Amino acid sequence: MFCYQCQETARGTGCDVTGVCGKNPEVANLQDLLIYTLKGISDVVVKGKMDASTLPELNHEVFSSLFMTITNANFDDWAIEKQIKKMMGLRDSLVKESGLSGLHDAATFQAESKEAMMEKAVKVGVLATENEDVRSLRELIIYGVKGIAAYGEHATNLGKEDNSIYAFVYEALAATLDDTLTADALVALTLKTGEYGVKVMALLDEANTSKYGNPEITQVNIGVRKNPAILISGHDLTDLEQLLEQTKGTGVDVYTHGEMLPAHYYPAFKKYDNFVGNYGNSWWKQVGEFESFHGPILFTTNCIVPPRSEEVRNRIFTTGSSGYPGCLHIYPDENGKKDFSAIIEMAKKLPAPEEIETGTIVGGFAHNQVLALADKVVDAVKNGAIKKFFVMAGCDGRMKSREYYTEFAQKLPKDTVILTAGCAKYRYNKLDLGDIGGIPRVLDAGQCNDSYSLVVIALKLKEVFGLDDVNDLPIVYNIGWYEQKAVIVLLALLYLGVKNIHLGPTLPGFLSPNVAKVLVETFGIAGIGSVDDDIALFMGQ
Ligand code: SF4
Ligand code: SF3
Repeated sequence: MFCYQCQETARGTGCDVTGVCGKNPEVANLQDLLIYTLKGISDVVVKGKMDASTLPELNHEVFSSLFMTITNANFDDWAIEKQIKKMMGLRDSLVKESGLSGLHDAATFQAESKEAMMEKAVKVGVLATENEDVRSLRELIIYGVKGIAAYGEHATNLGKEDNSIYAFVYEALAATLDDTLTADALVALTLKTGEYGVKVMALLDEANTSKYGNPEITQVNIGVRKNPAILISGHDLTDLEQLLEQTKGTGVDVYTHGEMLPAHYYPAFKKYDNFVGNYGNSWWKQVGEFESFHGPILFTTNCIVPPRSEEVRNRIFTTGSSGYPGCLHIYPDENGKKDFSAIIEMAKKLPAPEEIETGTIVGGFAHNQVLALADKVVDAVKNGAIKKFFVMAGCDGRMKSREYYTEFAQKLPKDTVILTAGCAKYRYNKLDLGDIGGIPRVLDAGQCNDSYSLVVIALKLKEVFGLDDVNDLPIVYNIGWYEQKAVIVLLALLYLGVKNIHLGPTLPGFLSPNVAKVLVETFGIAGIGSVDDDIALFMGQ
């Protein structure tokens, strides 16, 4: 195996024995083969000049395949093997239909048995591209595309699709097979990936808000009640909606975990009186927190941490693109309906959650809510009460070096405001950082995809202040990354012209020195330093 797609990759260079995330070589290799099959499919679509709007089943399966390979989404070798077979089948019919010949090996190889798959997989992984700069750019594009697919799948679940996004994903994946493309062409494609990142995040925002209303300022309970309960984790709001509908009146409570916390900000979910609050913290703390939760846990997406005990594993269920060996996976019926009764029945027999925290946290500062407060915010900037905004969106992770973000938030001058989204927020959303004239100093917009909201806010402020360049705003970007959705958020910001983004706690291991140099020189991307030095630097900017 060789995988270097996330921030915690071994030694900062690549997991080659087993994944730091817990992904074993078998799963890693199967994921590589799945990606290779998708590249083959893309080769056929692009060479056959096929119209993505005529390929709905293929579009959905390509997106869910990509999503399955995102860090901490799916550890189930059986599910990935099954998906490879499905994709090879779809690919072969497509090839037949197209009548094309001379296609790339990715579009024609055959591997029926698992043994044959493993044999093929080791030849087509990341390291198959020998030139390290080309490999770096290809992987940067692929990781961005994985992020697009994840957000796209959520939007699709809500009935919103944009065929141009599928078409781009085929174009991008096919390009990663093309040995004639120059590094410059790949850099241009990287920025185009960012353009489609903006598109897909806007689409998902529209899908979420048109169905569930605009997020609004909300106090979320972090304590517990005495009823048995289900914990729902991950990012998919349609799964949450179905779970709330099915638990209504059953005496079973529902709590959010990790990236599902922002669901509380949507008006549509407030009507469920068994929707109690948020339990626990960001993904990597789940090992201990799931023990004390006592009830069943439903993963709708990443981030799964391999459970330590059989007892906890028996309480974990997965759905959508997530999966874990030995955990029951809930499939939708042909109308997308999922039957969660097994989870509800299990919850009824288990004890209520143990309290690990009490009180509330505040959030719901997505674009609509912040723009409703725009006058207040603009006044605060004009009269000097707010000196600077710090966009600290992205992911959290288990590395000790991430303590930087807590300390950074604590040491920031009191006339600054943090704009956050994604699970990065758990590093500082429970600190008492106060407010500025009623505006909390940590404004949580929502999930990682709601970083889009932060962009909308920035663009609005640019307009209000009559500036030509978004970089002239008093906004600093100090972003924490971990998995591939953060990669698409970053590429989206670059596409929108945001400069001088600081990325931590370490720069991606998949950036070759030359590619990193391009990012530094063209976009002013930088890493992080010490908290004191960075604050001095940012406040002086
Ligand atoms: Fe390693 Fe990250 Fe890949 Fe897991 S996802 S194998 S931790 S690089
Ligand atoms: Fe977190 Fe896994 Fe990325 Fe959606 S839950 S932000 S890491």
